[in-house]
Amino acid sequence: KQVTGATIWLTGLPSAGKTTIANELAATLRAEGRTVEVLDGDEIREFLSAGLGFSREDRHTNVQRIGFLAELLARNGVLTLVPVIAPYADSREAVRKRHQGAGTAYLEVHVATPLDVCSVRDVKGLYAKQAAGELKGLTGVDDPYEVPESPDLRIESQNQTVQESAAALRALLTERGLA
Ligand code: GGZ
Repeated sequence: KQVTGATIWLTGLPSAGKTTIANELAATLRAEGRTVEVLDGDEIREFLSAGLGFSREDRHTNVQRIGFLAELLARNGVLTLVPVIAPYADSREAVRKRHQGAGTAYLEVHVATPLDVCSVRDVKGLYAKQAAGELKGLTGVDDPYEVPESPDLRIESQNQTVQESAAALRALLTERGLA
């Protein structure tokens, strides 16, 4: 019998902790023998989405490509974690619909770290660059981030450890019969 795959999309601002939480959960699940893939936005942009920028249209295209790939993997039993900003609600909705149409499990997780915390973390130095006028169109600062209205889970990463955030997500997977 085929194991149940799923796509778990972690949406949120830059430096919210999406990738860190995804990698932590991936390690736990792999240790249990699950097949897990992490589709990181940063990496996908180097190859699958090479040439795309950060306009609304390009971000939408990027998210649809990743959604296509994630659904393909998830349909074939892979637990597919997607730490990608996906700032537009309609882009996220299209990905959800693709999964629904294929009968593939899909969860939306909002990594809801507040902007002031993200901009202090500033893992890649993007907030500093934006403040210095070296970068325009940074999500959450001078580019939109449409907050998910009813995600399957909201993670307040600023109030807990990475392990606690990953465990909360793990608990949701168990509750939904996915892990
Ligand atoms: C947002 C940007 C921008 C702007 C570069 N806005 O943490 P990172 O730095 O290394 O990874 C982020 C990545 C975001 O790509 P996504 O594919 O997740 O975004 S989207 O869903 O909107 O397509 C970030 C970096 O690209 N980056 N410039 N202006 N993030």
